[in-house]
Amino acid sequence: MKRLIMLSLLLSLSLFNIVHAQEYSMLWKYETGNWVNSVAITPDGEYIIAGSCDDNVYLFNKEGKLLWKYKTYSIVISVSITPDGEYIVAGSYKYVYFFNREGKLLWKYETDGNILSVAITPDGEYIVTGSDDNNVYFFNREGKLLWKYGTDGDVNSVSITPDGEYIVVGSGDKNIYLFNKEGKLLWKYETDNSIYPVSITPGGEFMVTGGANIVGGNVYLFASLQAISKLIIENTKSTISQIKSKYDVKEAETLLSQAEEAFNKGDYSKAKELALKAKSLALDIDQDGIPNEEDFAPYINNYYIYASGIAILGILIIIGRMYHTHRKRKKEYERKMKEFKSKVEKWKKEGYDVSELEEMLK
Ligand SMILES: [Ca+2]
Ligand SMILES: [Ca+2]
Repeated sequence: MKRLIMLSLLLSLSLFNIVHAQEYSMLWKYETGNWVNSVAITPDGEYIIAGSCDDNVYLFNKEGKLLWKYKTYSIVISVSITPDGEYIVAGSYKYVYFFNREGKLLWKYETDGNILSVAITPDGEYIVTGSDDNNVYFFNREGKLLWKYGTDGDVNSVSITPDGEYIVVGSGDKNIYLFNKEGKLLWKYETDNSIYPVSITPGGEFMVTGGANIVGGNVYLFASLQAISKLIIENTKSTISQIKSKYDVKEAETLLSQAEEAFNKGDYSKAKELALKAKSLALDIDQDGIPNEEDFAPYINNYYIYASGIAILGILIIIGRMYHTHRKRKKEYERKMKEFKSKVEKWKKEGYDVSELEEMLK
């Protein structure tokens, strides 16, 4: 038993070590003639690209062998490589350079400023670059400029989805821009920061950007309507499954499946609206504004209960009044009868014949 405890203790300790001792060893380093501004690596680690202020673009393999270097017009600010290492894009002063893996310059493009940021789709089909001449440039693999867009500040960074469908751009004019590959401006958002880094998730669901101002900076996260409606649908689904055993949520479930249908058809705004309705309906089945948990009648709108309560009260008041009037009248009648009876008595005493009246009063 003791040994077993010892063993499990050792085991947990070694697991602890595995989790926390992630160590790296430097395989190699390479000295360039100046600052290295930008590096990128293929997912398999096979190719490493570097851009340096010594004006060179470098391609290494993972063993540290310099496969080639290329002297550009000026300092190299940004580099990017396709996952297979087949294409390399580099941004320098004035020029965008496009190489193949062998280091052959396939094309270059002249702009009016420093190329601050470059990005390429994994298939090498599209290349987007941002320049401090305030423009975004979008090229195809053959180096044809498909479109460009002028912002009011340095284009500090660009990011593109793998399918090339979405391009996000951060500008010194404090705006974040989203384009499709045809160059149509899909969305623009003004911040109170100059926008520096931008990044977009592969499906274009989320975008993260960073900004800087005089006193500090901000991180901004944006989600597409598609992503938001998906989140709301998931959230509604879990809400419904949590309360399903306690309350009858059939109507909410119907709405939720309609929301999912709309989502699958691509109508995200309808999907969002329906999912929100479904959630609200699940949490407050009779929609009287009082959550099920706090509602003494979760299936009956409390408004109706209050309304019928008021109606009943009204009827009671009327009945009360009628009763009161009736009693008043009865008393009056009794008083009058008493008065009359005493008058008859008086007349009798005075010697009148009141036998007929007495008969009536009986
Ligand atoms: Ca309720
Ligand atoms: Ca209720």
